[in-house]
Amino acid sequence: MNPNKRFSRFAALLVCSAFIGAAQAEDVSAPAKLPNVVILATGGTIAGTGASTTTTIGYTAAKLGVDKMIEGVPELKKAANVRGEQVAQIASESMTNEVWLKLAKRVNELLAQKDVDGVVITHGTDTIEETAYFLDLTVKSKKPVVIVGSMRPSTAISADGPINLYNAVLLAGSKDAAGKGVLVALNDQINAGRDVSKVNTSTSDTFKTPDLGFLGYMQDNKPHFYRLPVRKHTADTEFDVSKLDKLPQVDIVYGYANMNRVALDAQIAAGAQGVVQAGVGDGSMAAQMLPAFREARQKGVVVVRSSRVGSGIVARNGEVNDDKEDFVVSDTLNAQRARILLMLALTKTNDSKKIQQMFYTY
Ligand code: DAS
Repeated sequence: MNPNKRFSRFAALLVCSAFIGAAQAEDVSAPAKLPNVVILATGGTIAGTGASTTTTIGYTAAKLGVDKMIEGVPELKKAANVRGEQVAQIASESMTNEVWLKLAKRVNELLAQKDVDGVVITHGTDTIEETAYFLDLTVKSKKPVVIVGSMRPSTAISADGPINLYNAVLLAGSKDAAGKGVLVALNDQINAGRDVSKVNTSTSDTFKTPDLGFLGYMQDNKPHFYRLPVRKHTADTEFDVSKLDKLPQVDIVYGYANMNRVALDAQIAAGAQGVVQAGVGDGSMAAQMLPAFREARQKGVVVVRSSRVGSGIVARNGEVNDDKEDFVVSDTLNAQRARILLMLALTKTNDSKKIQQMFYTY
């Protein structure tokens, strides 16, 4: 090759590598690009206000709007580019299927957008575990969805809402949180939406995952994960709520010594398509209740045996012959979560064998 040509090719290479080097240097000096996180507010104590700074019960939940909550934590700007939307403004004991459907549809719309990296949902603590599981089964994305609440109102001394919201936004903006299902983050701990429960009426460490444990910690402005959920969730779900504007009626019958069939009969008469028993022990069914559940099943109502106990497996054919009665068992889902899976299952089938498989899948 002509020496002049070789030189000019070498010179061109030098110039290109100089540009690449400068660009990389620029990247190194440029501030890290912040993730885009949308906060969907639904109410709860995290948006609550009390009469005084020492009012930690007897306050009013669902008072502050989402923009006020964001203004109250200026540090959020260091964690992500955040913007807020008010989906509802309720104390979560009043959560409804309609709000769930609206929330799931909005989360899916947002996460389908390239410029949204994660979603935070601010929520009352009373039914966080139910909303978390409903979204675990209906969000069609691997992007992080983090649900957060607080146990003290924003006006209280040592309010836990601001730090919980800050951590939730960091988590929702973190690539490490992707693909792990819906997460519930309070009190510096990261719980799986499928397994977490509120176990204390009022303390700030109330969210626990009995036996199975939480997934990791929020510490030093970032998540630290140590476990992963193994059941199907979010992007792998078979449930699609995009065209649903209501959910099948499913109710829960609480089990206790000397119980009677009045509540169950009333639920069936009112049109329940499914019923979950929060039974004693491993979902045991009192002798006087078996005929009532059997009649319900014969009317086409899907019966799920769950437990009031709070942890452990409810397995088939324990103290009830589920094969003979054609009942479904909830595996490790407590009654309130079994109700959610059964509602979604009934949007697809009322075949008890297919529904049982869903309880072993999600
Ligand atoms: N009533 C409770 C709720 O809205 C308050 C709270 O703890 O968030 O769930």
